[in-house]
Amino acid sequence: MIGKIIKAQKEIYYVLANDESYMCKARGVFRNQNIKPLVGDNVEFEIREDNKGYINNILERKNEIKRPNIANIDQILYFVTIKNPSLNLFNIDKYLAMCEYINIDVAIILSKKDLAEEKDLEFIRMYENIGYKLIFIDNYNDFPKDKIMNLLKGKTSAVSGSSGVGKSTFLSNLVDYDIEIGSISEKSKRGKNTTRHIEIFNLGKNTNIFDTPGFDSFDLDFIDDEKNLKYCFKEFDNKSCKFNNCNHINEPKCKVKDDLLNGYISKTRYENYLTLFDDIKRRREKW
Ligand SMILES: Nc1nc2c(ncn2[C@@H]2O[C@H](COP(=O)(O)OP(=O)(O)O)[C@@H](O)[C@H]2O)c(=O)[nH]1
Ligand SMILES: [Mg+2]
Ligand SMILES: [Zn+2]
Repeated sequence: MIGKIIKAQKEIYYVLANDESYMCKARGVFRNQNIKPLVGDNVEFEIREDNKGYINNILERKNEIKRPNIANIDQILYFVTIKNPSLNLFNIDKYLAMCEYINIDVAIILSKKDLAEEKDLEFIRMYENIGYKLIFIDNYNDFPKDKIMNLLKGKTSAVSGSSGVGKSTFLSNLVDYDIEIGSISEKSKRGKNTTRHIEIFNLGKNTNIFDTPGFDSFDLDFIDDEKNLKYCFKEFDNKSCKFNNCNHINEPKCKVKDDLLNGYISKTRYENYLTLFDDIKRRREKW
């Protein structure tokens, strides 16, 4: 049979196939080859006479993320808030750049819109203009379930974003399951020895969403050469700068800088680009 690993706890993998979840162990061959099945993996498995399941083969992965270590993600829902916690534009731009770099679709979920002022919400629309999907939510009073289900349909999505932005509350609006919300800090949770397992919730045919308790955000390998950063800012694409390999910094006849002056490119985005460019460069030169 073929199924998807939806949960891993110790050495037991829960594999979902035809709406049924099977408890499986990984065959020894994996350990010998140093391959570990991941949540999100599509696998071939069999149920033996003793009613135990065994994973025989892992199908090819579309992608893999390290922390949390999960596979086959179609899109990330990146949660941000204007207030509680307050917005950090640099972190957003860095995160979006990382998603571009590893080529994973990302949708921005502006959570706690009830705490935001209209002008701040307007400002965030800039990301929509650049080409990102953007959804405003209020988890308690105005949860756009249809819009969200539309976004999730037929895909495996992972929620991401700082602690306290409303990810768990969001998930509890979607799944019929007891999800721990707020108040208890990640630290005290760990103190209580809560198992930190990664789990996928199934929301319908081929529609899954990851809950990753204990992780604030994905820790992605970042760009090794600053010259590749320009490809990670969507709005810099297809600009007819004088030089093909223009980094949009000091080069003459740069379209990106023209657009910056004309207000077509956001000043904060451009400044964050420069900061990231320098960060990557400095790190590379230190090697
Ligand atoms: N005002 C407001 N508070 C929210 C909203 N969503 C979640 N919260 C609160 O924000 C806190 C953190 O939420 P939680 O879902 O645990 O965030 P997580 O750390 O991202 O999983 C909790 O106290 C929630 O009750 C929202 O849309 N509006
Ligand atoms: Mg949470
Ligand atoms: Zn340029």
